[in-house]
Amino acid sequence: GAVSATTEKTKEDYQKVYNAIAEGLDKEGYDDGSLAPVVLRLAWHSSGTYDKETKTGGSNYATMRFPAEGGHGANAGLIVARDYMETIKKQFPWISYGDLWTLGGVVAVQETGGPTIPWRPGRIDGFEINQTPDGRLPDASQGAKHIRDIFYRMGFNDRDIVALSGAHALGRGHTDRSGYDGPWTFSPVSFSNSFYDLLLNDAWQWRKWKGPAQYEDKKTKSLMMLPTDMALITDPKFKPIVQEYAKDEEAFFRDFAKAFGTMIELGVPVEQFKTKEPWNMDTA
Ligand code: CCH
Repeated sequence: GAVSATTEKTKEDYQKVYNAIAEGLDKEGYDDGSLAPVVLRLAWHSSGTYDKETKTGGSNYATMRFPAEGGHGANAGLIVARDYMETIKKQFPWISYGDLWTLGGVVAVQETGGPTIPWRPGRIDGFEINQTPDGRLPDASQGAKHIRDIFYRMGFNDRDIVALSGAHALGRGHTDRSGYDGPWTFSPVSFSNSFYDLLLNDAWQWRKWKGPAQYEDKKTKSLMMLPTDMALITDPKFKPIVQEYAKDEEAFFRDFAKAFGTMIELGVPVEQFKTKEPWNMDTA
């Protein structure tokens, strides 16, 4: 009868989606050979619009699908990740976009060697009316006060901010997306605490170029830091946390997993989740 269409999906069903996302991440000739960084950035930008006062934004409705939010300056280039996710959606049409994109973030972290991120399904596809106004995501040209304003609005604290920023171990800036250029680390497809180590222990100088103000490492001139990254060591409250994570990768992994697991649930009413406790998905 009508049973098959409404059968509840199990953890195994979602594990199949996880595996399919993982399988296609390696892409020769694209950036550093993997879609993982841009897929992680999609999960973060789809969640980081949350405002705890109005309880708007967050990952629930996947509103970046719509032209207005998809066109926000901060989301430039994320079409690459959304297009990749569309190929997964074709294989598993029953999954919501919010679940798919946040699961993508989990896959990106775990498959590049990062910690296990708690995740559970339950997000629903929203409508254009659920889109958030432009300006909710951080502006890389600014400093510590701006980062605090943005992340406190989501409900995070200073420790969460520093932990989440360690995601810049992965990926790079693109001149045709944000305008910034280059990777933060020498291993941009491997999740590690090296962002903190380089930020703290390399010598950094302003890059002399026509693009937006960014730092380059004095020694190789091949790495970059954003003004917001540098604020993590010029701010007296952020800096000791950077020092801790530079020394202790385990502490970073633990705190990142918790903060990122929280971030990808922002904006989702708790009664919508299909399980009481988040799951640990198996690394492929
Ligand atoms: Fe980020 N990020 N991010 N970021 N980000 C960029 C790229 C990545 C800021 C600005 C930028 C987080 C926090 C911040 C990733 C994950 C996270 C770029 C370059 C800018 C600019 C985009 C481009 O040109 O393609 C700012 C500002 C903040 C906070 O203040 C957080 C939090 C996360 C995840 C937890 C990842 C991954 C990338 C690499 C994307 C890629 O395509 O390689």
